[in-house]
Amino acid sequence: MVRDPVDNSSIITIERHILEEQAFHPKATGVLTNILYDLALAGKVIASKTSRAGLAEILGRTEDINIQGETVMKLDRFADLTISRLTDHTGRLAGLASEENAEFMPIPDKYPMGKYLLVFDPLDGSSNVDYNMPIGTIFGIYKRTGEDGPVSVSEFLQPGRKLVASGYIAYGTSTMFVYTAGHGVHGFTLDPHVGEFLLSHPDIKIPPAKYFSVNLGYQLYWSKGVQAYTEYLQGRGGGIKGLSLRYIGTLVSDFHRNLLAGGVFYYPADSKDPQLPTGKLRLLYEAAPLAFIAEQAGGYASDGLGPILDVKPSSLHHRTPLYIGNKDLVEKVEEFIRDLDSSGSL
Ligand code: AHM
Repeated sequence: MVRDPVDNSSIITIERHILEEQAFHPKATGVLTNILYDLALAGKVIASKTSRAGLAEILGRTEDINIQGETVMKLDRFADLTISRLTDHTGRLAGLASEENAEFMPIPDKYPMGKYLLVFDPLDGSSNVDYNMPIGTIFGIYKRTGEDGPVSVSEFLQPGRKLVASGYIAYGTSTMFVYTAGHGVHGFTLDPHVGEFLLSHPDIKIPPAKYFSVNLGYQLYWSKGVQAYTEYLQGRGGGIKGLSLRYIGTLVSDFHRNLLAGGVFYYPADSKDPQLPTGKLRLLYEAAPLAFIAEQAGGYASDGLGPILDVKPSSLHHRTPLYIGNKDLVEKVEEFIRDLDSSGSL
């Protein structure tokens, strides 16, 4: 059969895909669908800026120090504002919480309130911006727990199990939007000529592990269990054939590669910074949204003791150890920690 050269029926745009996904939820009102569109649009806007970052003289630092005590890069500020401005006025959200800000952002009085809460890391891996390395955006969407009225901070402190949808946008050699709404994980690649995200990776399932990804520079500061686990991944002791090491230092990129190629990423608790005894990554903005993706792709995410998705944040900026990727490998670290680290300490 000769294919019709202008037959576009096999091209699935993100819009069409998300709409079809809505059919899984007979009572859906379309609001969640629209939030996902809004985020895809934000991804396009941020991607256009990241690819012109040098030209636009946006590289460099602002004077501000964010809640994490880090210098805020200009691109972080841009990504943060892009996401909040594209989502705060639509009547779909009741509030937003960003890794860049100490407090959550209620919906301004002049706009209608919705029933969803958005949590996001606007520009993950921002320390890589100056070196032309990949960066990303991570998001999670919860339903608010209160009915009406002003949102309180406690409404944001929900365990990842309550996520309605989550995803990330990877700004790499191409821009990809990957999300789950609880029916598998789907990946879209931005066609810069068409200006649209097109379905390129339907129903992603994590294949057998090829890589492990960790900042080995901190090995000295890890617990016995984590050190032994690392040797296990390297094939010492013969438990498995050693895996290859890949580490970019941008969680989205390291996670994305391992999701597609198979592997485990971890950022353990360590003793290098007494201020951060539970590791660096944030539960609400980073660990939980990616944990939902991992589980939907047949993988698993743990804090070393149990599922990340079961941990209730104690504050907006709660930090956690994170082990994420192939289920068997993540379960293995729980075993090492249980056996070798007294009281299974984090
Ligand atoms: P950021 O939010 O300041 O970008 O920090 C988060 C990043 C993650 O993307 C990455 O996995 C980790 O920090 C890398 O940390 P390190 O440089 O300590 O290995």
